[in-house]
Amino acid sequence: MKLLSLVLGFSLLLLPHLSHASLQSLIDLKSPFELSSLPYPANSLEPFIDSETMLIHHDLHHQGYVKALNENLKKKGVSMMDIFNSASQKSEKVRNNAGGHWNHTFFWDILSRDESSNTMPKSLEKEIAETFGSVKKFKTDFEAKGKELFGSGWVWLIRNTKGRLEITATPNQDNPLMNDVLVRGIPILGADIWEHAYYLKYRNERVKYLSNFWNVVNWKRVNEYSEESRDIKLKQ
Ligand code: MN3
Repeated sequence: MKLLSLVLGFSLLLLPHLSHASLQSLIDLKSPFELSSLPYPANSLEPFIDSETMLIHHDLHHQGYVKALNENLKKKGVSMMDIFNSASQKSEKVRNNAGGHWNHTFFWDILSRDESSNTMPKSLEKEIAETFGSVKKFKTDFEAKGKELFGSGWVWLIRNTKGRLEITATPNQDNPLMNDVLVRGIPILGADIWEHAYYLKYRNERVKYLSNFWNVVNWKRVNEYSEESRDIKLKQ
């Protein structure tokens, strides 16, 4: 496994960096799609998310979604949002792998162990407290949503189509941008609830993984996304 980590770690150096990540730029990503490198070293979320999990998750799982998406989509210049706006008419392979690519690109970006990013900005704190009762209640509700999700999927904090913050979950690699999900909205925070995201370290303890997840949330970025999400409109 040490050798695998070394090989994967080296391959990271060769990948393009996703610069100036804004929500809009993630939504506008166009085919053929590329895997960007992690925005931080794979070991930087330790001890909450271990290095080996990060390397396998990014270099194998995420890369797999990108490869399969390009193989199944074939067309050039198709944006993520084009796919999500007609997700209900897409093949399972395109839908799942497009979701897989977008969700992971988004996920790497809202994680950090940088102390200045781990503190929730006041404006976001205020809106979360007003919406959910308190930040503590929000976290409890978010964790509960992850706990009750049967099988693999994602838990999200979104700005819904009414402009309000809301917690929602999607199965598989679906996300709230897709045209046929139960609750649509703009993701501003997401937690990967697939076993590959936590099994090496947490085994079957999904709840423990989720309660530790708060230690690595890049609230500064989530706050930027929260502000930006007010101006992004989903096509009906
Ligand atoms: Mn994953």
